[in-house]
Amino acid sequence: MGSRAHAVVLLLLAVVAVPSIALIKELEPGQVWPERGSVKQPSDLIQNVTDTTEDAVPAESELEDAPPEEVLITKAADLTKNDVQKVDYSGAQVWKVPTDKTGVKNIISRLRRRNLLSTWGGNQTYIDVLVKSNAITNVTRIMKRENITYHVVIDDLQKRIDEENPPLDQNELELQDRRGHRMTWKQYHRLADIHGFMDYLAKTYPSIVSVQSIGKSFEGRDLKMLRISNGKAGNKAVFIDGGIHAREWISPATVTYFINQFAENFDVESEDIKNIDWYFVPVLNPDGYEYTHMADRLWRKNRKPGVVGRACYGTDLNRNFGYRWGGKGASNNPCSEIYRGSRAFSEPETKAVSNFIKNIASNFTAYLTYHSYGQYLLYPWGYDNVVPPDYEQLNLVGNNIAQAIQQTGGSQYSVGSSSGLLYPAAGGSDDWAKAQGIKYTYTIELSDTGKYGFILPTSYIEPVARENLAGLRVLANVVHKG
Ligand code: 0X9
Ligand code: ZN
Repeated sequence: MGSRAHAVVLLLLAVVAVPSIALIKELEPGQVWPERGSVKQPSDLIQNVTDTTEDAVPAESELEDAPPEEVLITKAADLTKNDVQKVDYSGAQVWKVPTDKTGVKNIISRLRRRNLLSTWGGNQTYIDVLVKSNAITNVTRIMKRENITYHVVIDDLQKRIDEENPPLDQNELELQDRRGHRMTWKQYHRLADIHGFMDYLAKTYPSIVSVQSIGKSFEGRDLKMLRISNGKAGNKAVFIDGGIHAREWISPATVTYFINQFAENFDVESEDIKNIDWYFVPVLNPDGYEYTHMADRLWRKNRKPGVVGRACYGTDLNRNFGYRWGGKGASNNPCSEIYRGSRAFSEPETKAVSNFIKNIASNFTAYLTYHSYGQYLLYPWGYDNVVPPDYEQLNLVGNNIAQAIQQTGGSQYSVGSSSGLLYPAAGGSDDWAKAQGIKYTYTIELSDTGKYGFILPTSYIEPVARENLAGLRVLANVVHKG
């Protein structure tokens, strides 16, 4: 891997034309919500998990402070070529750093600003950081000097990436050809396989399944949405998306698993499932998703270029939604991993979701957005340490979902508000959906808890999707009966 690629490793770190019906109410922005009571309160950590002082404070001067343009970056069109130079993570490590000791968060933030490490995940008590190979000696020395404990979770990231998504064996390939689509839950698939699968279901089950594009990504890919409905008037509706963050591959895999289960078995499905109108967008960030397959496995954002004249690409779609946009835990620096975009809904992918949900005459009762990793069921608000008036219900339903997940597959999911359990981060899709009046709004951070992180082996796909299907059934019951 060349030094430029190393530099990249350092730096990168959601149509139905029906008029809107007043089923969706806007909550009052600026309203002061009640104290949260039993819900876990955040500590002082917060922004440091995905943030640095630089990222957290959206001062205009940040733009001047943006990292230099040492960068790449492989452009959209390059993905069609065979000679795309992939970002190489050989020797890069992932460390788990407990953050209970005073000062640790600040030191991590400083190291991040110096591009010596980037943040993977974390909560109130620890941060997972990615340390690139040529920074390991330096960062180790600093950690020793500062008396900061950590342990190495992944000692050669590229090796894990190479082993993550092996090709299907011959039997599977033959099966694929007979099935009429290429989708499996034994592998992480390219966008064409996912979209081909959605089209196949619409063609095979036209009385219940339809597919439409709710818009185009920045690079012109379809934002495909699949609807499953028995067509009964008065059904409640549930919107589910996946793949907002490009590198979280378990998310589109899980959402397509739900689609497959409901579409292929609709006649024998429960009354709850059959009497809900389901809207699925499994890959809300198709440009980023393809980019993770072709160029950089750890890309998070979309692929729209930042400020003209700068080499940094991508907006964090989960900082670009229009409720309390630009607040805590979002950056105005286009080079940041949590770049909020130039304005609320500046990105075609987020705008498409907003247009669709606002314009469709459906009674959306739940909005679920699947991410990874950490095993969390998160309800609003995400923008700050406050909760909506109905948080006790959200917490109760969340706990029931978590219980179903655990009883089915054994995985433990923590339930709480996203600002309380993780960190404040404004501009998330969940906050926007809740602010539209969609009652049961959750961000679900899928497996695992950090052993593999984003690079979750394919053997995890079926168990993770299966236990989460059990969780979704609990939600469906609440939505249908509630
Ligand atoms: O930071 C995020 O966007 C989500 N975590 S992830 O590791 N998948 O990136 C959590 C978002 C929670 N919701 C809000 N903060 N609104
Ligand atoms: Zn995510």
